Amino acid sequence: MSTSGNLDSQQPHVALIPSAGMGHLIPFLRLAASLVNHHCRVTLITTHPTVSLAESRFISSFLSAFPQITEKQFHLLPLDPTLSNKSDDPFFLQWQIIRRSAHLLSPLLISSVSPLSAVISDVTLSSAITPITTDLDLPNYILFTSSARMCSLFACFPNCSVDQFDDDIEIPGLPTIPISSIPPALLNSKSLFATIFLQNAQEVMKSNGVLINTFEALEGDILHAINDRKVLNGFPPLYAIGPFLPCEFEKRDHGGNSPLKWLDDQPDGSIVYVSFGSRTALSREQMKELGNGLVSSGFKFLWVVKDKKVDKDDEESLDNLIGNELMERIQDHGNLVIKNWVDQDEILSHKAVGGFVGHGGWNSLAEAAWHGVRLLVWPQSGDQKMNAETVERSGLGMWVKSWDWGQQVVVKGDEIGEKIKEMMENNLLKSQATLITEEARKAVGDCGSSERTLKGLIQKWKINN
Ligand code: UDP
Ligand code: G50
Repeated sequence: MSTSGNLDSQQPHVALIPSAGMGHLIPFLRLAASLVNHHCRVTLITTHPTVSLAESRFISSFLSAFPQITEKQFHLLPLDPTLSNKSDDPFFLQWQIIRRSAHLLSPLLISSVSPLSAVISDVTLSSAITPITTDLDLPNYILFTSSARMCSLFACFPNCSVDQFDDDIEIPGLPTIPISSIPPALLNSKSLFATIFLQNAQEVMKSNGVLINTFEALEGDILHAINDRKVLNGFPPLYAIGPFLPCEFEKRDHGGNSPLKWLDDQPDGSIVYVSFGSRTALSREQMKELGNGLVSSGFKFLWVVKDKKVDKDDEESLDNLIGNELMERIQDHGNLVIKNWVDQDEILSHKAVGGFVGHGGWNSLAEAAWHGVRLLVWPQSGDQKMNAETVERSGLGMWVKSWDWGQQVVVKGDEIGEKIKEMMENNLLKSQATLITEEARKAVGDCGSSERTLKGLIQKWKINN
């Protein structure tokens, strides 16, 4: 016991600054939980207001589960009217609002109960936060909330002139990035997304390191290429500390309506889980084709339907969304369709789930890797094709390049059904998924690559205390 005082004084204190959207908030909260488990003191900067109810609910249940974590409320500036015509994506607009409010962070970072050892902020905010941490003389780390493959594009982006986008991108030592896989918003250099992305990619060079939710067995070659400075000389060290583990606080009370009850009655490995993440709505037409495709695949499924980008607007009934006739056919076959937020971790960990049809959001893919569930990835936008490529290379899943981006083509139900069948019946994918889950568990186990990397970082923060 006499050493505990010593230990405490060495306890690193880390401030976390997440960005908008569940795909950005969830990895931060999981990282925060992991840092607490590794005996760090954590301050969480929470933005007010949030875009979605899902975000504010998650923050509340997180803070209740971790009373030892200090919350610092970051009240954002109001939306500047000149901004609203720069993007129709409420999450991209919020990134910009947070960035423009960044000067308000200094007092929150100074008035901490104990001095900070490090600040970790979301990559979408990095160029706005780096000047603040530099002024305060605080070590600055970035959490890259996508794949290492996407990170390789991020690293070399300032050196690719937009004209070069007529061609595929060659990165030394890494597989070519086809122009068709580049996030569409980056192809328009004037878009809000491209402007911020470029600024972030330029400024990231000034940070002390980049943390990423991936692991050796999934993206080792890319991680090594970046860390060996093959992609960009001067890119900060990239620390692979994934996969981030889903936590208890994420569990919801479904009021007796949990899909788990339904899953419990299904044979092992028989169910296709279908979800396009927290902020992707398919067109009505595409939704119907997907429903038809799912029925025609011959496999039973659990389909989480999303109608709007932001949950507050997601009010249409399921019958209206997919039509009574299709809904009846779906239910006649004993399938389950839901519209609410689900506990994806609970679903992916259920033994009845054999495959996952998803949009390629990085968190979902990392969760599928963690649980060893094979994938049919159907990229809709952003970094999702880059992520799908990584999944295909690892053998965890497949994707259909001709389906292109969502909203551009309507993929017919028959074709969707065939591909779902192909994914579910592919034994190679199944065995590779089993190998990957084993590797994922090793990575975060006692002597695993991700665990050692995280411990090394924490040690560094202790020394600099
Ligand atoms: N998620 C969930 N339940 C839902 C929808 C999403 O738990 O009903 C979680 C999912 O497990 C993942 C995150 O929300 O952790 C979504 O992030 P991802 O990167 O997959 O996609 P995004 O929503 O950012 O497009
Ligand atoms: C969300 C999204 C589209 C998208 C990405 C998202 C990424 C992540 C990397 O996270 O590619 C990223 C780095 C810097 C930046 C924005 C995003 O400014 O909807 O492509």
